[in-house]
Amino acid sequence: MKKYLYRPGKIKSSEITPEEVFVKRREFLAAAGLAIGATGSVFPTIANAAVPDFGEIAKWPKSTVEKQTPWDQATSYNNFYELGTDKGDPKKNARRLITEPWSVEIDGECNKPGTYTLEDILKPHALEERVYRLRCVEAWSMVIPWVGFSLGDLLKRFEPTGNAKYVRFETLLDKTRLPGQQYPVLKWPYTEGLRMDEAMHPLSLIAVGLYGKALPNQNGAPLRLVVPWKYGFKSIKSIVKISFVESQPDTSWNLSAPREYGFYSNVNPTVSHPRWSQAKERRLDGDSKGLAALFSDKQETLMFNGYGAEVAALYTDMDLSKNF
Ligand SMILES: Nc1nc2c(c(=O)[nH]1)N[C@H]1C(S)=C(S)[C@@H](COP(=O)(O)O)O[C@H]1N2
Ligand SMILES: [Mo]
Repeated sequence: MKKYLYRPGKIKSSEITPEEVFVKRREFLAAAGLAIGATGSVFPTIANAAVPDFGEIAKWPKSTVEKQTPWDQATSYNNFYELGTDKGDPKKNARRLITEPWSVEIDGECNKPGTYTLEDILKPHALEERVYRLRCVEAWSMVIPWVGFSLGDLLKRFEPTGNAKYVRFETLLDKTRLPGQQYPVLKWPYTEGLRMDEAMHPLSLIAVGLYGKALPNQNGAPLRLVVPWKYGFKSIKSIVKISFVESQPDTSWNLSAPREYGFYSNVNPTVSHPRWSQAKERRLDGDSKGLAALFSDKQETLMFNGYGAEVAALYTDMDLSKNF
């Protein structure tokens, strides 16, 4: 198994990131020349022509009413390793990711493969605002009003065949637009996957915005996945390829550390990460931020991130401690 230079959550005791990681991150930044002068704009891609006006958006009736993670925090505390490994890097480096033009390649076990422009992809779908919890494997969580539509509605359009058992997703591969890809932090391009029934589940979302605005680059413009009952890393950003496949696809995190990051990665407070418990989480709600927040109060993590009533039936025959 190939080993990569950096893994998040090199966390000694429960959730405090050790010095070692900060040093590695600093080296990474210095090597990439990313830390200097790259303030970036708060909202670099709002002018994306293919993204419809979000004026009239239906509100999803099942949205959580918990306190939302404020815009500033949701767009400045990010994991997007292709734009740097510190939480603040993706925003700083966001302008490097040029998202126009953008297209998505559809291939594999389906009747309508091809290269679709972003406009082709989005046009038929009515957008909806859905407020979801998203729980990161690093034990923090957010509540975000996403703008998007069901992934299943998109996938159906390509007429998957009976051989399509899984769906594989791929992020843009481009060392200029995603400069973090100059370093072997993970196996690039970032890839993720879902079992077909997970992908078709009505909660699985293609997000194109948050807070009524087009996705900022640091949040995965122009389109990304949001799978709210799974750890955040399953919610792959800046997707350029979707493949219908017969067997379980490789994923970047699983390749990087298979004992730590399983294919399923359902949020599960009873199954610890090998290096820390997953029983509790720190909610990013604007009251605290960054390092200070490491010491703020924790709340209980819910099975399937609180979406068990909807998704538990997908896993009835599985041992979730083995299929983590
Ligand atoms: N391509 C890509 N997608 C990614 C990541 C990444 O590094 N690269 N990080 C993942 C992780 S670990 C999390 S927690 C979420 C964070 O999404 P957010 O920054 O919009 O909150 O994005 C996920 N999608
Ligand atoms: Mo994450």
